[in-house]
Amino acid sequence: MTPQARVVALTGAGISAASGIPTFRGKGGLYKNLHAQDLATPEAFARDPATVWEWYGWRRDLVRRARPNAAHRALRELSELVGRLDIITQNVDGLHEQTGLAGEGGIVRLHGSLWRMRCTRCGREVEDRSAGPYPPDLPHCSCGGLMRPAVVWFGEQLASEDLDEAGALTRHADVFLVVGTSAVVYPAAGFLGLASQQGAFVAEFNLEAAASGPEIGLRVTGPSEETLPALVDAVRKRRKV
Ligand code: BJW
Ligand code: ZN
Repeated sequence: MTPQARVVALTGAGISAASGIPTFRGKGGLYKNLHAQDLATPEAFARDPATVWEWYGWRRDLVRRARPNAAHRALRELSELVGRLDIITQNVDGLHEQTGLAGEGGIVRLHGSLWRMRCTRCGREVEDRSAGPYPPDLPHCSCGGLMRPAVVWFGEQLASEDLDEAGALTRHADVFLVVGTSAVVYPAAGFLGLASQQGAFVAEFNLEAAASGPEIGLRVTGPSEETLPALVDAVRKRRKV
């Protein structure tokens, strides 16, 4: 990596696993036998808002107690070593924001925030860090409408400014790190191909080979809380030569 390299990291639930936050798919990914596809949809919320809010209440409790792990910290350290590092995250837990980034890099949150909610009637969006528990009392807006988590569910559009920003970052990346994501959920998964088409070197950091296709230039298999710090060490050593 040259000092001017632009590094972009696309992250998913796996980067927060070591902070005690379960991933969506695979081991521990079920909530009361329900899959993400059964809960993270507007239809599920319309049918049974109490169960969906219960899931979010449970996750809020876990995230409230969670701290960034060595993988989040490694991305921060890498941002100090390279010219510019930006993060495109699918996570709603806010752990990247806690470590922050050095320099001009930013964090694009594609799927919203666990700590915001939006009125289903008037669209008002507010920050909400309350403990709940939900149910029995579901949160309501001052207009009387039912509040929902301000996140992006299946079948919903991502915010166009987030998509545009993530697209621009991806197109300008020299190195594109894909960390802890199964890379099956679009449009996030499409950024790998875009990065590669635009000439970036794409490296996957995952417990297993997740993303498929010729766009993956390097696979680093293992927990990202170990492999990303090892990458930072390697970059640091090279710099000292
Ligand atoms: C470790 C580890 C460790 C574990 N170290 N690794 C094109 C083709 C096909 C379908 C579509 C398409 N375009 C759109 C769609 C439909 C749909 C979609 O993609 N469906 C697929 C499932 C097929 N997409 C959408 O609906 C999106 N909207 C959209 O595109 O609008 C336009 C449109 C609509 C309808 C039709 C067509 C166009 C919206 C997607 C929103 C996803 N929302 C959720 C919930 C967010 C809120 C919340 O968190 O509550 O986002 S679902 C869930 O999946 C969450 C995640 O961000 C997302 C991705 O999951 P992620 O992060 O990859 O986690 P996992 O669990 O899947 O993987 C963890 C990985 O970590 C694993 O690989 C492990 O091995 C690894 N790991 N420990 C390193 N220690
Ligand atoms: Zn309202």
